[in-house]
Amino acid sequence: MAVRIRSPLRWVPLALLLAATAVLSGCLGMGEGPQTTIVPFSDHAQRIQDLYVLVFWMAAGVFVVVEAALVYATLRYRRRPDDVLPPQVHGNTRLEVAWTIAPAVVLFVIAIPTIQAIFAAATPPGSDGLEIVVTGHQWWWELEYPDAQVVTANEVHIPVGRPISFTLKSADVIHSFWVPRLGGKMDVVPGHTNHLYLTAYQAGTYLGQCVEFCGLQHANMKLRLIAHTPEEFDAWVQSQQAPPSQAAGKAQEGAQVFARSACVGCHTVAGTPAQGKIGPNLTHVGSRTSLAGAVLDNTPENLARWLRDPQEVKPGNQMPNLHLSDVDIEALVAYLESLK
Ligand code: HEC
Ligand SMILES: [Cu+2]
Repeated sequence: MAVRIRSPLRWVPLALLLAATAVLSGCLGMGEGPQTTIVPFSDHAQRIQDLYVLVFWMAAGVFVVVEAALVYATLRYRRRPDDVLPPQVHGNTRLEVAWTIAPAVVLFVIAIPTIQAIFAAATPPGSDGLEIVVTGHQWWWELEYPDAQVVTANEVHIPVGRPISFTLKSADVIHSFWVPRLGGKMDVVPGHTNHLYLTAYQAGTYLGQCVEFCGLQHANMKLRLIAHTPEEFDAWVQSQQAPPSQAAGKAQEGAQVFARSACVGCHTVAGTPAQGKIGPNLTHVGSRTSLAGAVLDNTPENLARWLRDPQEVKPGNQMPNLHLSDVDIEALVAYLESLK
């Protein structure tokens, strides 16, 4: 025989379950996370959010109607002691037509704005658009500004208020480009060019990452998108176009170590014989806030740690341990930090 628990403690498991659901689903502090998808910061993200809100409320309406009917029917028609078998029926044309038309209307109401949003998202900006070519590499992002002739890595600088046209390519396998607060995500496919258009509303730093499993260091293929005011953006472009300042002192020694090491085969520093294309362009690496797929903050300590053994930081990545001496590492750090 089943034992009935009547103590108020019987609600404890339910309360714990609800609390765990809220915590695990990230519902507490909803929308405040650095990678939230429900607080839009671009026109593209706003369009998706509008659809999300529409679908949410329609689903909520359906839920209430269906549950109300269910609860009503359960209580009103529950079995009673003196019940006899009710009349058995088969088919009800009116009901069947109703429950075919009702979902069709719901889908129609969702379909119209959805199709509008799909077309809006696929419309390239006019002549005021800024093109940025994003190339996914295992496991970092290459960023090229064709008009300004600027190449950088892992940090996407854009001006607010201006439509950005991302041209997405891959150097190896399938990746996916996503900056949640600005919308996306868009696959980055070898041998095929994809496009993503958006206009950022608000200056700030937005975190992003690769969202298509692309091998060992997929989780460490992150990026930072920095949205500037138009003036700040122009200043950034100019600083990136300028040749790196002439190295002096310790940095000068580092430049020599760099020039006679394997670095030049994989990395480019504009205005020097180093023109390698396998790793990130280092022309202005000192001006970046992060290193190695935005995994490390760009500090002298982290740079030294990277150079001492890149495989310790990101096991399996394409930069080998070059077994540099401490003296060389110190000089290289001074040189790379000077490349503003
Ligand atoms: C075989 C090619 C190769 C060689 C040789 C090489 N690197 Fe790299 N390097 C890479 C790749 C690939 C990455 C990106 C790794 C990642 O983030 O997954 C990288 C990343 C870096 C970064 C981080 C840049 C950024 O913006 O994230 C620095 C700094 C760097 N290398 C410096 C050097 C120096 C200095 C040398 C020479 C001592 C060197 N590399 C030799 C391929 C190479
Ligand atoms: Cu990936």
